[in-house]
Amino acid sequence: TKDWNGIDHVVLRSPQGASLRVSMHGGQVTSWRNEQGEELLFTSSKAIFKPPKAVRGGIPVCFPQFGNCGLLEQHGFARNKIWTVDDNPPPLPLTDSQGKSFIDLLLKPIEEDVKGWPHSFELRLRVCLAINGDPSLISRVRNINGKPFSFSFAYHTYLSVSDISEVRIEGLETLDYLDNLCQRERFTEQGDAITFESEVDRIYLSSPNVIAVLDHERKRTFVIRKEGLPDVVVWNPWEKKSRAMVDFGDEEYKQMVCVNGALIEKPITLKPGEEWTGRLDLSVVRSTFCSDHLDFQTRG
Ligand code: TA6
Repeated sequence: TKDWNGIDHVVLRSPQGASLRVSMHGGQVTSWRNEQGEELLFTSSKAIFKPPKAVRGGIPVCFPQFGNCGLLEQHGFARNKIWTVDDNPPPLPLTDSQGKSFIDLLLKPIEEDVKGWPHSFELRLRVCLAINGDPSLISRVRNINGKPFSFSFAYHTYLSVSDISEVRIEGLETLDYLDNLCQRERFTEQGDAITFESEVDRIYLSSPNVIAVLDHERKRTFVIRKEGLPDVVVWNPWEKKSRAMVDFGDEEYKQMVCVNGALIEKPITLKPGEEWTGRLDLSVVRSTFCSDHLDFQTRG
């Protein structure tokens, strides 16, 4: 086993030069670069790198709570804790590691957590970078031997886009959503795709496992695949909320969109020995937008 003490982040690289940077603080992916070295995740230029606050950007892990609705701090404590490298992970299906470079991180409860959330859990996160440069994040929550507990979860994914007003999201048409801007009141999406003209903060429910985020200007589409994550949070703070965030530039809302694979509406309850897995796979494809409706179902 390697001596991982004092390591504060790990960089995974693919043979063609793509990379993922994972911070031990929060188990947070803080960078995803393609083979041309282009950064595909958004990080605010005003981000505060000061534990325990999570860095504004990348992919913070929200666990065991999403939002501000429970006993814990907003989005739970996992993103604010120092994780360890798990150099003795229980076996995962080979497909999760075949030919990939990956790192296994582990978060276990420490004293102060027990007060706020007294449960016997282990949260394992395997971050993989495939040979083709596509990242996968596989989280496993296990109830070790305590009383049953329930939790919510989200990969708070900040995607870098060229211009939010040129972005459309496909795959969420006709779904019900909870609108965070109206006390999580329930609505039904009418649009043929989601576009952005003002602040959006919605939790789409029972969503398909493939979502496409089209960046028109850069002629590329993020394809988000997920398993065990029935909901999708879509967030852009727009101008007013951006100005209210100290770790967010006033105009930066134009260069980002959060599309978060999540488990929110129906929290999972684990009995002792039970385990839940939540998996996120990201990729980027060139898209020429020749067709109005991007038929990403064919992406399989
Ligand atoms: O993802 C949507 C959201 O719940 C927004 O309401 C906003 O609060 C965002 O998360 C960021 O939360 P944070 O605690 O990281 O500032």
